[in-house]
Amino acid sequence: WSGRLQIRAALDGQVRNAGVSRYQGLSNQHLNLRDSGCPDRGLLHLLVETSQSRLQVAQSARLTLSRRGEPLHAEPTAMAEPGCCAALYEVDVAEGVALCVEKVLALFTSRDTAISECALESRKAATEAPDFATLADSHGRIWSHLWQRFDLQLGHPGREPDNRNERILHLHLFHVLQTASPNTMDLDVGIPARGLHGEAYRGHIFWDELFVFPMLNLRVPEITASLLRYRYRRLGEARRAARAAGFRGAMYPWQSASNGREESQRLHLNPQSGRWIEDHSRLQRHVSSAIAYNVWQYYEVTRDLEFLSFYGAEMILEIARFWADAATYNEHRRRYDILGVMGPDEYHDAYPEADAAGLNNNAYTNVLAAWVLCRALALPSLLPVERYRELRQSLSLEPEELDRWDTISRTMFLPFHDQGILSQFEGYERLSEFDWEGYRARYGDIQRLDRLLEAEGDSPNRYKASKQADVLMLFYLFSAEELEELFARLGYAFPPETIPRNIEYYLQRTSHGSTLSRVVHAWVVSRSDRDRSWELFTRSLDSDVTDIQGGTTKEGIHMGAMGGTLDLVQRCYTGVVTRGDTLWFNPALPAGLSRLSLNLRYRGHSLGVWVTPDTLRLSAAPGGAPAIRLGVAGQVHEVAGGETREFRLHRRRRATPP
Ligand code: IFM
Repeated sequence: WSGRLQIRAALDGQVRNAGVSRYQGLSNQHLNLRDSGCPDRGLLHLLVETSQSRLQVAQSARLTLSRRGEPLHAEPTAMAEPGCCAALYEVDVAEGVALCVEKVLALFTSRDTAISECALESRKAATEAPDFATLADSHGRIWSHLWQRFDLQLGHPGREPDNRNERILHLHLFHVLQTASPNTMDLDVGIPARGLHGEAYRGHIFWDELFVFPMLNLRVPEITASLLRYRYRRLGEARRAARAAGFRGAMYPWQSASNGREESQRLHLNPQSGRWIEDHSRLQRHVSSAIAYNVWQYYEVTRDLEFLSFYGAEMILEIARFWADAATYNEHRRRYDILGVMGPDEYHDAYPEADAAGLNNNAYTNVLAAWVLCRALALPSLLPVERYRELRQSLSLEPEELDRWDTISRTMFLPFHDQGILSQFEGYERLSEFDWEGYRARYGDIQRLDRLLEAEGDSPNRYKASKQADVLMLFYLFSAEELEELFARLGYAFPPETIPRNIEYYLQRTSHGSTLSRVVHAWVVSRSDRDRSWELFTRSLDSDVTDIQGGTTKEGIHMGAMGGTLDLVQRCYTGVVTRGDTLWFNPALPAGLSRLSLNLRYRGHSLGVWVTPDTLRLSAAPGGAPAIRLGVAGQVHEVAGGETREFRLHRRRRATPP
């Protein structure tokens, strides 16, 4: 075709958040137009401001036209459109002769660092930017650098080159890195539950980083440090929340956004019944412990004492103080209780027939609280004396308070039933068994049992039915040895043999209504039932690519499941544990894997890891960092840069990592 072609180029300042149909009735326009220029010295400009927080976002776009590599001059006409700046180009085109239209855009916000004013910076950048080919080239180079650091490769027995799982993991990696990467290190950002890819939960931040940080820790730990500083900056707000609830210390919010205050909804819609339901999820106080756990994990991997001194320790101390204040002494059992909370399982928020929300002595919450207190008590032996003194003085920490922490860390109450089953919360054993078969037969997909039951006028609070791992989170976060130590300190016998019984018990009573659930279950059965682990892992891989929750992926990807599946390959199936200045390996490939390889970063070393069912090969790239300690089958080996070690693996493996 030959003729006159019109090209309309625009910058749209009227973008609405309309991606989640459930939110259609809520306010969805958050931008006010401040300035637009159409076109000015070859550029389109748009400056908008967010309506409440008044952040400015500036965009400038440069449009160039060319034919056969020669620039084509066309004078654009400005188009007046509300909230938008647009330009119309008219060009004569001839059949068979390609017209190349290139739009290069620069975006700055008023929160960017090292800028003067964001509109000015965006104009400058769009004017000076090289052409598309050069930009694409540098973009590709940066991705290839990221890929070298983060890549992992899988082999499948007898099915090579079927690499579907590997491709999905690569997709997960891509999404994780879109959200957190060296590009975000200087920004004040955290890990939103749905990444930056959809509008569900309105970008809020929950505890999901717990599933993403471990993978980042062993690849580019600087990213985790910057994400933890995001939490540190919101410590003041967490202190305020604790104070408002009548406690000392820091109580981090279940859902938060820009300034770190609690943003959890008070009502949520059950699309199944069309009813608005009271939402008590803010009672998931365990989120604070997850932050302390993340600080500790980062420290274990990096030994970054400066970070611990200046940021991490204060968070741990304040969270410990909160738990010690929230715990109440129970005269009758002579132990401490934590009352009126919710665990990670969101199906249970109250006792059946109770007027008030909240459950008592959620086992996961209580164990984590005791663990945080232990970590806080260990800080004096780690921090430089003067830094600990500064912290003690600025937080007014008195010896009596520390004594109380010690006591609580030894006498926190844990509920049990059925000889050795750790109860999800006190009174769990009195709930009714749920008719899993009947409901599956009636509804097919019962992942969102809470919605089905509410629509029937019933409630999951009445049943031994969980949405996601709760007690089992303990076996996900801690090794059997760590748990044994913790339980012994608390004065409870919890021999490792009881772990498989607990796993089986709760696995049978879980609907996996959260995409986080299968990640945790795949992990906890990885040593005892390799087929099941593989099945749960591959189902987790499907979370977003096949949208297993039937419509949630279009509202945003599930960041925790994506990070968690990557971490299953990285740490669980390799048996990687960072403890006692040693990086331990105890590989146990699941049924569906014949080989895996990945690169880890540990204490200044880049470490190539290759695993087959019989062999583990570890290769430290040349570099100047001091030798590291690598542990395999109970033996510790000093390895320096440039060295490779190979180990024969015995097919019958120990039940737990060393
Ligand atoms: O944080 C999770 C929670 O555990 C289950 N519901 C969704 C939240 C956000 O991903």
